[in-house]
Amino acid sequence: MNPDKKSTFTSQAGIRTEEIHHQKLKDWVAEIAALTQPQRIYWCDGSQQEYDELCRQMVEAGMLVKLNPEKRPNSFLACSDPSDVARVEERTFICSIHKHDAGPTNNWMAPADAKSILRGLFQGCMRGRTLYVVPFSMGPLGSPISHIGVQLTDSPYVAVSMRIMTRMGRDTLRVLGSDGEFVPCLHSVGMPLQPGQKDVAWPCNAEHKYIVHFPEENTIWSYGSGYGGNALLGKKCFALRIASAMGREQGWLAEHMLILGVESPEGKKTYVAAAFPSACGKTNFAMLIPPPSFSGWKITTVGDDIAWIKPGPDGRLYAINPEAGYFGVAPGTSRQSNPNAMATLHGNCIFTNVALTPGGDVWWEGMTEPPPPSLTDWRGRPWTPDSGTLAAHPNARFTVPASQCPSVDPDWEKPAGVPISAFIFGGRRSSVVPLVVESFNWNHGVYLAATMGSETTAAAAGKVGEVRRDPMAMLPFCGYHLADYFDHWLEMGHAISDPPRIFAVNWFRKGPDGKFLWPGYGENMRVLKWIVDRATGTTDAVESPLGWVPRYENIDWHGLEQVSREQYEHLMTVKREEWIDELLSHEELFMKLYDRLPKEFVLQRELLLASLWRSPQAWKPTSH
Ligand code: O2Y
Ligand code: MN
Repeated sequence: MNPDKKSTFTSQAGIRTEEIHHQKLKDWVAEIAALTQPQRIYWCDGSQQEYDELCRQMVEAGMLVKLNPEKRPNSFLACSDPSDVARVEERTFICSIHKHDAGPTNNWMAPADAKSILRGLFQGCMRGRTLYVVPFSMGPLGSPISHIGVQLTDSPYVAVSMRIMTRMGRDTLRVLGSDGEFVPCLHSVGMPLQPGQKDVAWPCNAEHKYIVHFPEENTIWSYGSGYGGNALLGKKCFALRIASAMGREQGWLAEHMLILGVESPEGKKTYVAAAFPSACGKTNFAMLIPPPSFSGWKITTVGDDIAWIKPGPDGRLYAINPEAGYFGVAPGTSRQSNPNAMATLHGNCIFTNVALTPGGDVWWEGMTEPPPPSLTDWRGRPWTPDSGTLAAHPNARFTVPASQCPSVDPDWEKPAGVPISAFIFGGRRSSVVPLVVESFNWNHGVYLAATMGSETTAAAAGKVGEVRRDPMAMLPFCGYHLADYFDHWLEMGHAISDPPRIFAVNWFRKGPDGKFLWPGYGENMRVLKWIVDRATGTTDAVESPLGWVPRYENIDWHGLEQVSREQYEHLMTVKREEWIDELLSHEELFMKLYDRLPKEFVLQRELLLASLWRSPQAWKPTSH
């Protein structure tokens, strides 16, 4: 059923025409309405009343299931079409005027060609549906680091999700005023309704999907998908792809980074930003709870996924989380792996593609052991532990307000942002890469970040154990040529007087027995403490061929007997032969980007090679 037909919005709901003073915005909405021909246009005001009403309509239409309010108050479950479950990288395009400005790692289409194809698809695509106008701010309203977007969408699921994920509605429109700048974000599920046609629970277009960015116009067009990063355009499309291009023009950074605060027992606060590719425990790290022996230490969460980072007047870099909510992967999240995330999810959530319990709550793989005896799986089928299938889709998600996180930082919405003292870049490597390294200097740090990689796991396509380079965890998210992006990073470090220190971490190194050498989870605090102490100049390090590293004595082992000196040696050994192969494999990435690769990278590689040759074949921190 089309929820619009039973609209019970009161006359106060939605932004009224007389409240809209931005002529360019009004003209654009009229132009898109003429193209897409919706049944109705509704300007979202962002109120709780509006959210409740849209959710009620979607429940009535069978698009959402209301969860048991005693177990999960004000929460809903959406189950997508099985063909629409993740970002579609092969359908994602950077439409710069010149192909070489998109670079070899992005799909490219000429802007005119993309517009011609997309205009054809958008023609009449909202028939029988409501066009929701969603004004949203990425970042706290009024922050000099924030930017505004307006998403036009025919998906009420997207409209309510945008209310969780961004600052959305009337207040944002007020900040926009009569001539403020905004990023136009056009979205349709690509499934018009004929008169009398019954809608489906998850409309999308199985045949045509396009996620298209015009970086020279700061514009996004998305067609055919209702899911996550394809449809919530403030997130990956705006806050990373378009914003990375804006940042290059304007002298700032849009990064795929969490932001966390480390508070010492004396109340000293240090902020770090960290980039990890998927499947490296990014959300868990953002909400880390220190081990019991770190009594008085606290980790606070500013953001879990994206950071916008601008130079401040004091020569430091300041970061905001442009988002207002978390759109996190549910499977694997449990009271053991991430108690803060589980507490955040107590209510006011929209879950997508998780399983439903008979009592009206949600479940996903890894949430409890053993699993419940019976469930309804994400495809609406009865499920038991013997079914031999997954109850939740591996990319099942929760959407929840960040303000509900018990570890949320008191300054997470501070308009000026928080000062960043260290950047951390992580990968998943079972060998070769040590637990932690601090770069010798900014250029060397940018090199470490640009060459970070992860071994493919069973979930990823391709050969298991193959190293995939994912520079700064930005491979699918950089809105321009990756080599120009490296150059921008080099520039940024030199444009400020007090740049953050740069570190590389790898929690996933394995010993000769095939077991992880590092205990992980809360114990990551020990490495984080060394990083913070280095960044604030209060601890020691030893020079390895790859950078500065902690001696065994420099890590706080109090309360942890698991990691012996010998085990630490395994975690930190730098083997020349392995690193020669590693440096050769950096070349593969560099060759792709050769025509624009910063010269500094060639020099950094040479320096690393030279220092490997001057060091013992198997360098260990304990013998120094
Ligand atoms: O699969 C999607 O549509 C979303 S991908 C995503 C969502 C939240 C945070 N990070 C990611 C990512 O792919 O990095
Ligand atoms: Mn992400």
